[in-house]
Amino acid sequence: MPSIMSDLNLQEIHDFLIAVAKKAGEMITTARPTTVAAGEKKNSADLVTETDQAVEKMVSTTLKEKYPDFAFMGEETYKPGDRLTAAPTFIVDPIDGTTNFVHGYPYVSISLGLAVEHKPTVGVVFNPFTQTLYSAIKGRGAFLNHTTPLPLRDPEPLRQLDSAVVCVEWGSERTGNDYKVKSETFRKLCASKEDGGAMVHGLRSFGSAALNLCGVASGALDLYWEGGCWAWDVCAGWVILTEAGGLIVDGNPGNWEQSVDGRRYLAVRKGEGQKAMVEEFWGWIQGKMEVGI
Ligand code: LIP
Repeated sequence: MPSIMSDLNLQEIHDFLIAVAKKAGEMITTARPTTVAAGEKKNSADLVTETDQAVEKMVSTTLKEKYPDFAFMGEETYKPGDRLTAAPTFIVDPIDGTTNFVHGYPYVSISLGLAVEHKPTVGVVFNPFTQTLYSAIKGRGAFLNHTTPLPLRDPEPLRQLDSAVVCVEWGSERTGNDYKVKSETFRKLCASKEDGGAMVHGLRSFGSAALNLCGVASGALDLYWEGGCWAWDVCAGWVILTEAGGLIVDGNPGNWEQSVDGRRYLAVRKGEGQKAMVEEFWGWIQGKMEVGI
């Protein structure tokens, strides 16, 4: 029996997603960010704008018209309890980096992914402010602006964390166990060896999970550790990262097979020594995140 995958024209889907991302980009760059009432959002740092909602509406309508049989999961229309199924599913974040969008910090992306049988299969991440496009199809490589293969430079072996740049995000959850695990881990990663730390070269945050994953795919960031974001933040970037030779595993120690909706992630760039780097990083995590369990 043929698999669902062999019936899909992934190149056509990829090209269509790029066209949709460009259209969304025009909406984003010409909009004035207007935040909307908190609604389902958890606190004053969990922002949503009218543009997030309008872009998701445009994206879901356009995709439904062209691919009426595919499922859709989007940040702005997700309802607690919605589950990713094996069906081809578009997984969409209309604006990844909403806080940046509101503040005029130009690291904002549209993240359009397709998962098939739960596996991230096509990914398009587009920053309309810098006109930077990352895209990938499973098994066919990852590219910057259509033609430049990722990573952007020959990957050096991954040595130890004391020579790494690590990407992290505070996220909008500012209390509880996971906030403690994150903040204590950040402190340990940065601290000098005399103070019992890993002494990484530095911590970075783009404020968009999708762009963070593309940063690791590009080879400029060595790792990205996150807990609390969602499938729509990572699905598209996941394909780009793995097609660029990167590895993505659980953000809690021990699980090498994380699912796209697992909500805790550790991504490592292409390079010899990936697995040792994952194990070293897991050893610095101060506790266990509860999100996704
Ligand atoms: C945001 C992310 C960010 C993450 C936040 C949030 P939004 O997405 O991409 O990196 O740390 O928790 O999910 O809300 O801008 O789409």
